Amino acid sequence: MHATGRQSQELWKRAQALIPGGVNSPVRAFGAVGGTPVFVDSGARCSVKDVDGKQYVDYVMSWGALILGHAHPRVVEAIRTACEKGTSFGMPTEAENLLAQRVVECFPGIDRVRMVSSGTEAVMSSIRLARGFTDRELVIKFEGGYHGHVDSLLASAGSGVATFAIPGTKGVPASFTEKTIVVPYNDPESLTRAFDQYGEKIACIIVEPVAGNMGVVAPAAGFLQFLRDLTSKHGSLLIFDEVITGFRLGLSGAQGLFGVTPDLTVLGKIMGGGLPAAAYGGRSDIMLALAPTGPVYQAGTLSGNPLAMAAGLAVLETLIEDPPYTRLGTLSRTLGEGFRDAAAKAGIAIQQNRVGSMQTMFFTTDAVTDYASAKKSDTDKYAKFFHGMLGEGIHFAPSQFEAAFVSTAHTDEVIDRTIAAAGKVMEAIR
Ligand code: KE4
Repeated sequence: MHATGRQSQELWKRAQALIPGGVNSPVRAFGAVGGTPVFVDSGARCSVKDVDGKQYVDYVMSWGALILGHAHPRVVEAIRTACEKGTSFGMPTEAENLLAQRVVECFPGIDRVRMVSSGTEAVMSSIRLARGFTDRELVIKFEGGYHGHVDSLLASAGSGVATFAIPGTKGVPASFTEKTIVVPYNDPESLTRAFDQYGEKIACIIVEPVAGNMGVVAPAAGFLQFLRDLTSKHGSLLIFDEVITGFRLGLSGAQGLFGVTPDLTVLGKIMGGGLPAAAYGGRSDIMLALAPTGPVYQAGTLSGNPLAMAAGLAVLETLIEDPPYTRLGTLSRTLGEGFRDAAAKAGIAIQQNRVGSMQTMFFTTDAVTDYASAKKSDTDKYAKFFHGMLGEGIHFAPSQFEAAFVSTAHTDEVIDRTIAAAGKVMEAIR
């Protein structure tokens, strides 16, 4: 297990006394891989430097948000300029129009968009909007799908397939998940059963169009179109949670890549340029049901914050001017092929799931097509790989069930170095 430096250890001790688990988001605590986290001092391009001065090539990239890498000059300059004009007004600014315009231009499923401050807030609001617009209460989500810490979606599958969910965490009353149905991802039969039984009461399906939170799992061929047809047939709404895939898989996210247009889209991460901003948008008739034009309430003090708008706009304009997706896909493919060869050479069974520049290497023998198959992974082996790579100065996600992201700041040299390190580590953990 990689031992972090003295400064990180000191800060870790202090953090534990001040912040629950020492972190402001659980996954950062290394609970899934053991050991203690490095404390970051700074980031530049594709690397971060910890408080002890050690450099790490970064494949977390703020959980996918930093598609242009750390401290991109155009983003830094945009934030600096905006900051000098004030940090928040609670009054409309042109920056909100400009970012909204870019989002509407890029996403086929978005005619109007509402800015909020986190993916969780965007998801929570989109669910409320779907229920308010359809006057229905039931929501369908997929096992292994993560949409932020929304009470009604922190739910585990009920006793039987397509039955009502039970709370997935303490603190969520059973009544909050009784209107949620959890079905397996890539399982049309379960969905058909749910709609046969409750179709006219289902407000929406919310789906990660490419799952990132069970590790990367692609939709089976035709699955997204199946969701589109099924929801249209029953008058339910289709919500694509594109917090990860939005601007990651292309300028139009997964809906552009797969050619399936949802009724509502949730965005976050990349569109905030690394600052707290997210959004939900969709068909005008649905979005106009939101206050102040309609009866569904939602609000936020820092929604559309000018610094976050400036950062997001700088990122989106950079992506629009010169879409990097072919390059990002090539870098990711090379990385995946290198891992495949390293694992084969060490005789370690892995399954690799990659869509564009998001990928997961599962330490398992069987194909990973849903949460049940993802969970068969050898998480101990992943932990050993994670720490081995950390020792080589390469920081992957501290969980098997997350994605690895490259950015435009990752170079061929860095990818080659990562592959070489993986070869060494795979030998060591075989
Ligand atoms: P936030 O509330 O964390 O901004 O977004 C929630 C969210 C919504 N939808 C999807 C598809 C997401 O992946 C997320 C958050 N992603 C996790 C990591 N996979 C964020 C990392 C964390 O929780 O610290």
